[in-house]
Amino acid sequence: MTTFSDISDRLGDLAIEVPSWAYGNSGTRFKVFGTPGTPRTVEEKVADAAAVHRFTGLAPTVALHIPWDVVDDFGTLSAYAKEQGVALGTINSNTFQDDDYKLGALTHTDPRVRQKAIDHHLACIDVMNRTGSRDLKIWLAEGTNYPGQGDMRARQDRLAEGLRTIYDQLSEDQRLVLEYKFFEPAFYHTDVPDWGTSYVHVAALGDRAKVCLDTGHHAPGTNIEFIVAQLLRLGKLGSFDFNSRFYADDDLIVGAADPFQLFRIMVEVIRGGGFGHQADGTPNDVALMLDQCHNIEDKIPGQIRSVLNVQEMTARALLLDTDALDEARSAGDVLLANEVFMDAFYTDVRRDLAAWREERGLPGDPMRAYLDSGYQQQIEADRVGGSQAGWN
Ligand code: LRH
Ligand code: MN
Ligand code: MN
Repeated sequence: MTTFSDISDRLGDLAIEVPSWAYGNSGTRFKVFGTPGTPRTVEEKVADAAAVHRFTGLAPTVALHIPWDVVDDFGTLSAYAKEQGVALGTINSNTFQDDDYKLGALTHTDPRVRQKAIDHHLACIDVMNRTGSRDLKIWLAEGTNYPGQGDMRARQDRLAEGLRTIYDQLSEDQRLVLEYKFFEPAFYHTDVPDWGTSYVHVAALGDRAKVCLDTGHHAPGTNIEFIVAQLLRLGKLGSFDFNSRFYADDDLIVGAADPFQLFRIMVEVIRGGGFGHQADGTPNDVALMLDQCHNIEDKIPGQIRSVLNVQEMTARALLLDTDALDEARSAGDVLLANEVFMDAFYTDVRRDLAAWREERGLPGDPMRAYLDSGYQQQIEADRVGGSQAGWN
């Protein structure tokens, strides 16, 4: 039997990176609702991310998206983040909002467009050098809409070449993580549609290239925890973009649609050695990030709820009695194995987590503490005309 006190130290290893774009206004292609208090500047996004960390102790880093988060001096932004109590994390590139990229960026037939996309990534590496970020995250909106439109195979070759040029510019302590997505904005074929394709590319690049798994980027019914197990087995799971989905790339609060799936994912992360520290103290290299938008709810409490959901499911996953599970599996006892698994999932850890937070000087109920803090009222009064996610 594993008890809460057995896992309390390991829980302290949990760190979740929050995305700057979660704090901006967002919506669907039908309507973007403005939310009072929305940040007007990158600094205000960082300040809001820092608030999430102050109330939860769970979100020490914030990811940036370039060019959404461009500032004059990233060194100054880094120093500002530090003053606020957080650090700048993953740098996300963006080759999906420029007319030149309509038919592809790294895969485009025109060498001028390919070079432009490469140069953008090199500029992102310059940003990383200023911010001290470890990861360059690449998601490519590339593909075709109609059979016959493009030479799918030649596009893979051009992609491999572009990624190689970018990867070679990273320093020894930087990584490239390649995110896949099975559809959208291209609908007939996507150049990096699945973990296998991402794996093929990162395996060819080298040790510091890994796969990024965005939980919203799979067909309904996909067994995501199997992908987690496989990538960890291959040493190629670099990071997660966590969110929840009912239909497609919904980007809703992680753990909201299917907390059991989040639990199953965290079980495999822990099982595969992707959580916490290795025996010699080196941190494991699976980065847990959120990739979410808060379209109808307030953004900061939306983010607080998200990191708490990850913490709750991580605690339950750590509680899994792996000895009992191994025994049941070895004995071929299907129902007992399932029962042991479900016991961990059904364990209500909320009171224990509240006490755990209080022991560490954090509010037992971060959601309530945030609402009572006056921060929301303050930003609503101070900030007028906040910007849409990504569009400053
Ligand atoms: C693409 C994606 C990718 C982008 C982000 C804004 O759907 O998941 O990670 O960078 O959304
Ligand atoms: Mn993503
Ligand atoms: Mn997405």
